[in-house]
Amino acid sequence: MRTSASPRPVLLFNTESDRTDWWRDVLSEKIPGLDFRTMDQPGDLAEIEYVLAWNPPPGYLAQLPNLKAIFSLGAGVDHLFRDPDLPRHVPVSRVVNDNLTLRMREYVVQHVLNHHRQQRKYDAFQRQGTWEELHQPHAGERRVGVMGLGELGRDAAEHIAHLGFDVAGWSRSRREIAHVTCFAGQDEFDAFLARTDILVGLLPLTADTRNLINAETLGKLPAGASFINAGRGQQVVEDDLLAALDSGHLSEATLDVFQTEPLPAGHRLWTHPNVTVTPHIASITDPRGVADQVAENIDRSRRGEELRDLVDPSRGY
Ligand code: NDP
Ligand code: OXD
Repeated sequence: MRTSASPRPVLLFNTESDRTDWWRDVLSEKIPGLDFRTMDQPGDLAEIEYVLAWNPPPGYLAQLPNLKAIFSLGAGVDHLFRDPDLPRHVPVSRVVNDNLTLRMREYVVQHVLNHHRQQRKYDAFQRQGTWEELHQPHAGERRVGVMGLGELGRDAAEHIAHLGFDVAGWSRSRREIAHVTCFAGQDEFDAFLARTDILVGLLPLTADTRNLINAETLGKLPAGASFINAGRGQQVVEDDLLAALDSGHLSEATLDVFQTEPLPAGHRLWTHPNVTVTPHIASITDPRGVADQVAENIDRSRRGEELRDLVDPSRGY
């Protein structure tokens, strides 16, 4: 077993994307001497000090005896914590950067505006050759509610508020955000839902948020409300969501994340007329955004300092 750090930091990269070369190039530019390894050629497992991972096979990380830090390839870490053998003594950091936040802002603003301006109905009118004007409230008359007021949710809520929407947010602990009415905790969830016309999901997946969006919670939204989810698919009981859409209680949904990804062929969400499906692209992790963070964390680790953007394993996010 090695006891001292090798002169070259050894990082194992685990991804489901086909962009490994891009990652290798960008990271190698930022991290001098980086020994970049991949899952198909990891070399001696005892040499691996750092892992940059999306969804490693359960039990794999426990086989790395000299692992010093795990860097999540996403802002979320549920894919790591679902491994029962995740080495608990190794710190886990997650992606936090302006690149990721900006991309999520774009996605949320795009779809809030689409819902608000009833774009789905105008698209259907166009297909039918129908020239019809719908009643259109202005943004100040539309109540948007953002679940999750962390790095991504806070930014999205602020930018929607800048557009003039009546914005509220919901988080575990109390937040204070200018021009956003903040609700906190389970006790205030119902009141938050009751005042929300467009619900936006930007929550991490934890035991508390799994299946949070179900028949009961959807029923607390005003009739005709809509839903945009870019958090995690496992937060939604998809049959309940479909039932709410079928009954018209929910007017539409835009979903980037699903219980099972890729969304299985033949799933009703693919073809429901009031659903927009995107393939988990709301905010992709861009190596140009992550490289500085990984470089800094490797430096910190090698100096024996605490890493930045650490996950609290007791909270699960
Ligand atoms: P953060 O950890 O910064 O923020 C999480 C927020 O959720 C916090 O405000 C937190 O409350 C709140 N929260 C957590 N648990 C609860 C709960 N039980 N009840 C109420 N609020 C809760 O995460 P990010 O903003 O960086 O990312 C959020 C999620 O977005 C990620 O975990 C990931 O799942 C998803 N994501 C999706 C992407 C996509 O492309 N679709 C891309 C990137 C991320 P508090 O403020 O009190 O801590
Ligand atoms: C993430 C994601 O967590 O891409 O960053 O979903």
